[in-house]
Amino acid sequence: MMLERTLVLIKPDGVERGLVGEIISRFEKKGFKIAEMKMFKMDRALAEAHYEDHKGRPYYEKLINYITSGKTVAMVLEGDNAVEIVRMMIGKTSPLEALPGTIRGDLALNVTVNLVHASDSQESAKKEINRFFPSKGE
Ligand code: 3AN
Repeated sequence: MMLERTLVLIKPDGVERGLVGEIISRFEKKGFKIAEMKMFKMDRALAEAHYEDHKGRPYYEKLINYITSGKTVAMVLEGDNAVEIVRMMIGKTSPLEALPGTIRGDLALNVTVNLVHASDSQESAKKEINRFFPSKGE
């Protein structure tokens, strides 16, 4: 067991659909502690930094437009093996692979508009926590 921190975003469709409570509740019930949290509208520069690995992909513009289209909730979750367990709880990117019981499997049907983001490794978690909570990172 390793105490870890990971970055989770509830994307604009989650806020718009009124699923913030539902999503946070799942993480709290699992046992994660909310170490940091804020709601804000992502600007283009931050969105481009967050999705830098996707630049040039056919869905890139759609992805940037979507993530900047409304308010996002960002939070840092803390708990044992947070990175891997939170990724398991959000479910796979493809709607055909996101299993029932996961956030995407239960609540989302689209590959781009898919409610949540969570860091995919400890290295990205560090980077993303610093990006969204600049004063709170390492
Ligand atoms: P995840 O969010 O599951 O970590 P990534 O990091 O591969 O997935 O992709 C980031 C975001 O880019 C996804 N959440 C999704 O919104 C979008 N995306 C990824 N792959 C595709 C794709 N093939 N078609 C459309 N959008 C995609």
